[in-house]
Amino acid sequence: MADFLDSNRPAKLERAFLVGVQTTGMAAGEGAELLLELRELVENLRLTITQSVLVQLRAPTPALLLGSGKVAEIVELAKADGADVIVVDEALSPAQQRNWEELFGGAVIDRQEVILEIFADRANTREAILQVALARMEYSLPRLTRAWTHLSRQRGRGAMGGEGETQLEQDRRQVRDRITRLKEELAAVVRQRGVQRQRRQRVPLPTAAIVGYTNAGKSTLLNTLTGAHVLAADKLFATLDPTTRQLALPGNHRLLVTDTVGFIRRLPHGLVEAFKATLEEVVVADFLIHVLDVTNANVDHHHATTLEVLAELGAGKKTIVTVFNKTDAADGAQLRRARQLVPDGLFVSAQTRAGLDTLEARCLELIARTEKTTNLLIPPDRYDLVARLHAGGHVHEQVHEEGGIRLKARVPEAQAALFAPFVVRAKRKPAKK
Ligand SMILES: Nc1nc2c(ncn2[C@@H]2O[C@H](COP(=O)(O)OP(=O)(O)OP(=O)(O)O)[C@@H](O)[C@H]2O)c(=O)[nH]1
Ligand SMILES: [Mg+2]
Repeated sequence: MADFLDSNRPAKLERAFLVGVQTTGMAAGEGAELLLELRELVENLRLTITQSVLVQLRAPTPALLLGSGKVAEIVELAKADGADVIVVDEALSPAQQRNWEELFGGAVIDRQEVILEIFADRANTREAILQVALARMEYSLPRLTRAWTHLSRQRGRGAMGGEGETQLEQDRRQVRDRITRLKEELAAVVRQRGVQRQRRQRVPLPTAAIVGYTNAGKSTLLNTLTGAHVLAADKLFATLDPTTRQLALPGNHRLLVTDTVGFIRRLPHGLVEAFKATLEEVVVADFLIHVLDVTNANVDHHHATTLEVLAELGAGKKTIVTVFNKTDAADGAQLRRARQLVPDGLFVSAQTRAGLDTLEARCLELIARTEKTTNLLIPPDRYDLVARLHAGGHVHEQVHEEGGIRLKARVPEAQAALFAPFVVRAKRKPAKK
């Protein structure tokens, strides 16, 4: 996608200097942990990390976030390292970012921008590209006066370029127009998805969405459960697009399972907004399967982050099956910690299939809750309805009678009205003589 500012490309950014921040509000060690995660994010952009420093922040300053003495020190270190980009883990306001860049004479970005860049790097389908473009535009809008824009190695040409207020105003208008257009296109994607969902579910099947922190093993779980072939890779945000597959369960039950984009701490708000089209699958699901990497030292933060994002999406009240994945690689302490975190969590390995039968059993319980069994007597002129129930795998028992076909079946709630005229009482078993 051609960017709106692609004049003046400087050389590719290659060497990153990382700045972690430990604020007074954080738990001990949290800043260091986040800095490790930032390291992984930056490595996913294939940048070389020259050095990382952790800074204690007591009182944020409006101009630079950190104290000016500290920033001067960092800029000197970064220059000495030959770094061409400084990455700050805390969010920088547009003005703070501009001030840093003036002091450094190069690009300065924050975690949000790193995440946006990774998403941009991974986006392949039209939907993902639109969503990432929208998030980046919204991030850029208040930052058009920056000397540098995005890691996409472009130099801005706003006020710094000396072209004055008019140019800046034009740039802003152009970005706003594009935001409007992108939103319209995404609305069309949402509509299309709704149509597809209806078509796929002529007889609605129960649905579950797999959610969780990036790299937890969501795609691997979908693949193992359903025999799908979604890319599963040891990189952050391998999946941006939702994939839905049917899971056949014992007793002729079926469940549609959707794999979704991973979450991370401090996911840019604009990104969550932009990905609402994709994440709609989460909002409409009957229940959620929350996958956690039990071997990750920060599993508790991952757990909390996912719940926060779900709440932001309006899916905070859904039934959640918590699944601790990668038990094949876990030690006893990790398993105990997980059990404390979510006492009714399930333990599985998507790789070895260990524990997946328990997960399937839990899914069956939840499916049973979403649909209750109904007795129906369907006359011959409406055998199309019988076919529908069969197509959805909703039939438990069936007998031919004089008046038509008698069924014991699960009628999806959305179709209750359609089947209402044919509901009958359960037939009593003939009394034994
Ligand atoms: N040891 C072990 N590794 C696993 C297991 N499940 C997944 N992995 C590995 O974890 C990594 C991430 O797996 P994915 O399935 O891509 O994770 P994801 O949650 O879909 O990640 P994103 O799409 O990036 O959000 C891959 O390298 C998998 O091979 C498991 O049960 N055991
Ligand atoms: Mg994935």
